[in-house]
Amino acid sequence: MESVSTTSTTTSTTTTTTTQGICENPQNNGNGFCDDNNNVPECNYDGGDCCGSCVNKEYCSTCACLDGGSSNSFANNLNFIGNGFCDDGLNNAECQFDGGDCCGPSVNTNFCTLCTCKSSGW
Ligand SMILES: [Ca+2]
Ligand SMILES: [Ca+2]
Repeated sequence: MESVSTTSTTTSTTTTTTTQGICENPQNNGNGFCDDNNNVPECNYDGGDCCGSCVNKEYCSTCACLDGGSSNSFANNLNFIGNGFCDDGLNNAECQFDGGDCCGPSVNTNFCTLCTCKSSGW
């Protein structure tokens, strides 16, 4: 009798899932809203959204400026306040509700998605 020996090889693949080194929501970088989960080096510290004198804190809890204060974000561009275009990221109390750009009879919505009039004082 001939004996047949069968060798089976099992290959196990280990998949490690890590978020380190990955920017999970790059679409939120520099959108004018401080996002804690984007406030990491991989995301360029949320594009600077968490720094400056005019930080929108609606979607963050820590809201810390971690990039050393380099203001490179849309939210910090105070020139956009009261420029006639409604900017969601500037539409908060810290930013004087975008200077009233999101309120009134003729709101320019080219640069906003929410475009909510939040202040009745304008
Ligand atoms: Ca952001
Ligand atoms: Ca504006």
